[in-house]
Amino acid sequence: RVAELAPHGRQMAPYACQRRTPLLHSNQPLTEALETLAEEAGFSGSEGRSLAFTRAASVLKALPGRLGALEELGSLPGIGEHSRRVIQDVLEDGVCAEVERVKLSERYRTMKLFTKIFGVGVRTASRWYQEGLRTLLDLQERNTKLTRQQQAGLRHYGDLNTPVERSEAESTSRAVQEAVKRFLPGASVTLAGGFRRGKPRGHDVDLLLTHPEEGREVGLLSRVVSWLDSQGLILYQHSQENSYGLREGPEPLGGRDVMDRFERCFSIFRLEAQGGPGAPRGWKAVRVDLVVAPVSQFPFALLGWTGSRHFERELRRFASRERKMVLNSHALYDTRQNLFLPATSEEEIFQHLGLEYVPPAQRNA
Ligand code: 8DG
Ligand code: MN
Ligand code: MN
Repeated sequence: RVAELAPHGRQMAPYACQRRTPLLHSNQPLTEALETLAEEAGFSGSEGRSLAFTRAASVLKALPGRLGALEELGSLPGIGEHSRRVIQDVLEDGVCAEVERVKLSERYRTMKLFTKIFGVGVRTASRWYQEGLRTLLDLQERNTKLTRQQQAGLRHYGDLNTPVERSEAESTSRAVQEAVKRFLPGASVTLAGGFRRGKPRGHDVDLLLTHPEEGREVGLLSRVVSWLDSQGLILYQHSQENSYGLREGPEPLGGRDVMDRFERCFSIFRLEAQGGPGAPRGWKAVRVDLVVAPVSQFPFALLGWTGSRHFERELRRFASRERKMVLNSHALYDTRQNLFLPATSEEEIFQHLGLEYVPPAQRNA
């Protein structure tokens, strides 16, 4: 049985970035249960506990087949006592009572409802919950103070929580590509995020812009966004300027967080419906992230924006703990040699890290 779990006689590697994790796997009921607890722990501000459940789920996603018995867990890394109990319950009864309780709890359900609003994080949702708010109607009726972003999120709540289909992501990408061509021929638009990992649908469209000549990309984004806006394609947007390189030396950029310093635009597009004549309405609101990277940073940006979030977190943890390197979406820095390690492709970044290359479709950790 152990041989079955560890193909080629190898033990499962401890870091998710050392494993291949396909989109579809055989342990869905187990990972769903663990990820519910991870989410719930996140809602309570217990980041460490959340990460432990996420790690356990991620290990199961990398198994080549269904976990049949609890004994098989012995050879797997990173599965704690609590996760083990959850797995046991699901294996024996098909469900875990603790998970079912969480899913039914008022707090979990309300937190989920609120954090699904664009612009609402755990802190805000938690405050609203404490103030006694429970529904979207409560937010409106009690005149809760909302940012412009949250107002847009509430206005388009239904659409933004309807999965974006791949065809919609592709037509969004084409619209951006056409706008980019108007202002900077030769610039490229790359679909990153979950779609690049092969997901058939997602919660948004992540697009990376660059130009083969360093520096030419400066100023592109605001022109593209203004033009799309003038065409009536943009329902909401807020942009952020590039703030990388303003300080000397490498920055871990907040450690566990994925936020970077590229020029970017968080937006909601008004996408013409592809449903044809029978469609109930002519358009759909779709969340789009536009990010601009200078070409020298592009491979790092692409790697960073392809995800999954857990895969990224593990890459950075591996880099720092095992290689004494700092990896972010801008660069890779070797603290032993005190130098930046440049790369022209994702493959080169894996090489610098001494990792076997993991293609995007296998980064669904
Ligand atoms: P989904 O949209 O299909 O639900 O999944 P996803 O595409 O994997 O998730 P995402 O929330 O769109 O994030 C895509 C990747 O972008 C993820 O690995 C994190 C990464 N990312 C960065 N920097 C930043 C940042 O500043 N903000 C956000 N939201 N994501 C970032 O590298
Ligand atoms: Mn995405
Ligand atoms: Mn995104």
